[in-house]
Amino acid sequence: MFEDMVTARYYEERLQEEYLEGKQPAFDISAGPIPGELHLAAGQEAAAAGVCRHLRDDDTVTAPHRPHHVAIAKGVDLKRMTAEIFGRETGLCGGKGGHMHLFDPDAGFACSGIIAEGCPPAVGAGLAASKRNEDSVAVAFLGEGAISQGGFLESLNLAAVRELPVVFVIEDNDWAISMPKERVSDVADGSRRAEGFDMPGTRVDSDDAIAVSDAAKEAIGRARDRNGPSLLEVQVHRRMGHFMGDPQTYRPEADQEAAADRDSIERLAAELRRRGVEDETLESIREDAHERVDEAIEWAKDQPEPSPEDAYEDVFANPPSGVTDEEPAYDLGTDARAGAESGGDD
Ligand SMILES: Cc1ncc(C[n+]2csc(CCOP(=O)(O)OP(=O)(O)O)c2C)c(N)n1
Ligand SMILES: [Mg+2]
Repeated sequence: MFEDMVTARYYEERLQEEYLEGKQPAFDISAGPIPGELHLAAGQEAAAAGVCRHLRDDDTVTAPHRPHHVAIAKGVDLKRMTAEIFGRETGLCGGKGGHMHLFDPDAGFACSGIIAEGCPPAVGAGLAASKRNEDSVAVAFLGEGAISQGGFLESLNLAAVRELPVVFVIEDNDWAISMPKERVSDVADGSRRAEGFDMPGTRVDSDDAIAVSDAAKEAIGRARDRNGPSLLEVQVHRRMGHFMGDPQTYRPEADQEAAADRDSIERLAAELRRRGVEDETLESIREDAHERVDEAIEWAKDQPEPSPEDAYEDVFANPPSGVTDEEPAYDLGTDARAGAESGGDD
């Protein structure tokens, strides 16, 4: 867990540096080697590390728009993930997905910029495992801002009635962009959503990786033993803005300071020292992690960009006519197209 957590933290520190290149002094979101938004998860590493340590390669994980710590803990290839973030051809999605749309079938990992979007596919993976009689499980990560989304609630329901091997993990960082959680839900403890679906719900009140791991072990074990889904909420802390460049004018300074003061990595390091792990061991884990991250970033920056001629490749499942030379796999029909073009509701 410590290795995953220090890797994720340093990875994002390095991404930050790269991201800011060319974007200042006036923040230009389209400039620099990583154009577009970048959502960092510093302060949330314990949730990912504590959960994913109980997963196997054949288990599925879906994550939201703040995905790097989860991807790293699930074992996504660091080089190909970084190439994707830099928009390079050898990236996980050929450089066309970017940091919110990482997809790695080898590691069983996907994420999406649409909040709570990962819940239905995780239920799908759980359903597939159950129909195939396999003991793999699926885990869907989401933020506390997504706990009233229909996709999440419907997923809880389907997973419950079909007793699917799915664990839903809410990362509660108190904020949904600029919206404090008390303004979007009357339920302070998101794991109580489980009660309405008659499934076990647990909240880990701190970003203590060991406490997360204990709770996750139980939930994942329950899923693997075919005893149905669970909901787990973990209190984490957003050390950064919602996205890079967010001035956080909405956020009280005391809240920012509180998040900065609580460091789950230092907390775990202290516990490991208490249990007899030498400082040198922790330092060498950090050094190795930094080396791997630096190597991945240097490798990614050397990769070619996708060629403009291939811009539409791998983008459409059913390319509209005119976009590629290929015939559409099926025809939507001229009426449907005309309706869409005229703003009709087809
Ligand atoms: C369905 C949907 N609605 C709105 C948005 C815009 N949006 C992006 S992130 C976000 C807030 C998410 O908050 P939370 O789920 O708590 O995750 P966090 O950013 O705190 O990690 C919103 C509303 C979106 N991406 N998808
Ligand atoms: Mg949040």
